[in-house]
Amino acid sequence: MNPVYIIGTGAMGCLWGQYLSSTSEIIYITRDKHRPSTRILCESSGDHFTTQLIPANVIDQGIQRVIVATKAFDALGALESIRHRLSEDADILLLQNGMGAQQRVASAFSSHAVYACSSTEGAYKTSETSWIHAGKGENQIGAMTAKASLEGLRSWLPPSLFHWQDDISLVLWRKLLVNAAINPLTVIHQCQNGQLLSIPEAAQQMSRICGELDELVNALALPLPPSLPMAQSVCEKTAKNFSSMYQDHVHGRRTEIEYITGYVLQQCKVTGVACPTNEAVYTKVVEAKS
Ligand code: KPL
Repeated sequence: MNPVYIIGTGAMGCLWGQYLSSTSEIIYITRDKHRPSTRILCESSGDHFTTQLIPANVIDQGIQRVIVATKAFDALGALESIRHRLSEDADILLLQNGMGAQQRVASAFSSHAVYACSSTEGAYKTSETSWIHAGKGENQIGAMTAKASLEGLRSWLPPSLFHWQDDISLVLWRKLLVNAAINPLTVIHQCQNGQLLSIPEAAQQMSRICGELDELVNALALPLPPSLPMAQSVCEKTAKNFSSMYQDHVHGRRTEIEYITGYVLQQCKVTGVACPTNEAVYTKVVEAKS
């Protein structure tokens, strides 16, 4: 059985490693760490598995299956660093938030089978080798290139782990709208997702952001429902969560704002849709100090 390589040892990388460890050998590709035997523990369930961490330049065999669990801004570079090791018919599964990274990888690796996943799983790291599964979610997966197919994916990903989507771009758009309405505001107001509904200024900003998002959706003729009710419902369901952007911000890490609001601004420019509120929150997040 071919091993499944995972790039990125963050929470999502650990979650997929745990999911697949009963059916495949898991090998993590790292920037520089080289450890032949590392135990990854899910603290919330007690589940664990043992894996290897290998730097990209030490891999000496063809890679047939790889999951890219990096931040959006690292995905393409990480894959380029292993391009010479990818088998011609390798499967590449992308787990990035937002939009833009998936399209760039699909165009740079168009002769491979590239898949994108939109996930509602909740997980966070507690140490280098342990993590917590905070909320069981769903994983919607679909094709980004012509070679990607449900049959191909089923050959190594158990069907219980995902829902196949014939049009993954619509699913990615829906998540993008929700993230654009929630994530920047949690950084600006320094709050949990649920609090955005009770802070009057945040609630007004969300409503204006969503008005602009809906105009963009109309201009692009995307068959998607109004974004405000979707975002409000996610705020209610994830009321106690701190968004991924808030967590990146408070820990002094680079945020994915360019791949969320930044992508919205790009699309508004192309379609001529005015988006002053999205522009304002983009600037505030980019300039915010943790
Ligand atoms: O996806 C999320 C994120 O934090 O990035 C939401 C839906 C906002 C949940 O926290």
